[in-house]
Amino acid sequence: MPVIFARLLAALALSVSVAYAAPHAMSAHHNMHAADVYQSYGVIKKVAAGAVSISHQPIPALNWPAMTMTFRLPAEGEVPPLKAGDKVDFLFNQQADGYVLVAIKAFR
Ligand SMILES: [Cu+2]
Repeated sequence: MPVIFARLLAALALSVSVAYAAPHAMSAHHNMHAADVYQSYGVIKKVAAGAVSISHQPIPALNWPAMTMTFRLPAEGEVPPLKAGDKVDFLFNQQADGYVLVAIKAFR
């Protein structure tokens, strides 16, 4: 099991990208809330295939208190390797079925 999990993470790191996406580029693919990109800081709690759980700071723009929640990784692109405990600065948007990261950067 640990071997399979490690392979999944490696595949994830190689195949999923979180480049800083311009709102214009995003709007070409998403109709809903294309321009609504929010920023926050937090700590990675868990990394799973296609998603990360982040304990984030309050987000005034959304009237959110600090909380731990799951963000999906984008379907395309390249994501830096992330692990539990990493402090991150991230951007996300809200889609019909959840919250999706637009960019994420770890402070090592
Ligand atoms: Cu939250």
